[in-house]
Amino acid sequence: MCLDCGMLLDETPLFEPSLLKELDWSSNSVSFSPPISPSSPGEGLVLRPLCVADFNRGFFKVLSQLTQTGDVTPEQFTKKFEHMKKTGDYYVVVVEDTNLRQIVATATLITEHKFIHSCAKRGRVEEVVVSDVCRGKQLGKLLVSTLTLLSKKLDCYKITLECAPKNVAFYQKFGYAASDETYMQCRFFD
Ligand code: 16G
Repeated sequence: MCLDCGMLLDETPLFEPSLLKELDWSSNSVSFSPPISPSSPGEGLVLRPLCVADFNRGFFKVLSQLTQTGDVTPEQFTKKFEHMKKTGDYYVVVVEDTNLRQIVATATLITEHKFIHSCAKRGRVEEVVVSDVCRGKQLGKLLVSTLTLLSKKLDCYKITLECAPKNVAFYQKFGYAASDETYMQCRFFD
């Protein structure tokens, strides 16, 4: 943040980066071989909060491997980023290949505020994507472990996600289980 003008600088993180470093990694329910962690995600890789400059580091190229992204302009991206930052409830993390200066993976935790459960928060995991050029480096596992631990640290009473049937076994490793409730949607456009 520019202290003089209050404007976001390109490298301003979406949320406090120390939150990722302070996670209790030893309480993780999955194991990594070779061992990696949020502070050591692998050779030439960095795991950190999203920043505006990631627009030019292929952030959308990665997202487009999950679903349609639309043609987002830098202005639209910055406006959405600012909104997310202001609410304080969006934790978009990215893995950057520091040699290529490209984003190779991303995932998002959103905290939703409730009146129920003593005014609790619910966590939602969204947009978990690892670029096809970076598969086999345990990055999906790293991202989901990181956000699941982060939701606990942020005092969420539960954390949920929607996924394709073929990914159910992957998410079960982290303690996610199919619920009795059915996911429903009303789609207005794609
Ligand atoms: C998957 C994603 C969800 C994303 C959706 C996009 C995870 C765990 N789930 O369900 O976050 O919003 O795909 O699909 O990454 P859509 O474009 O059909 O809404």
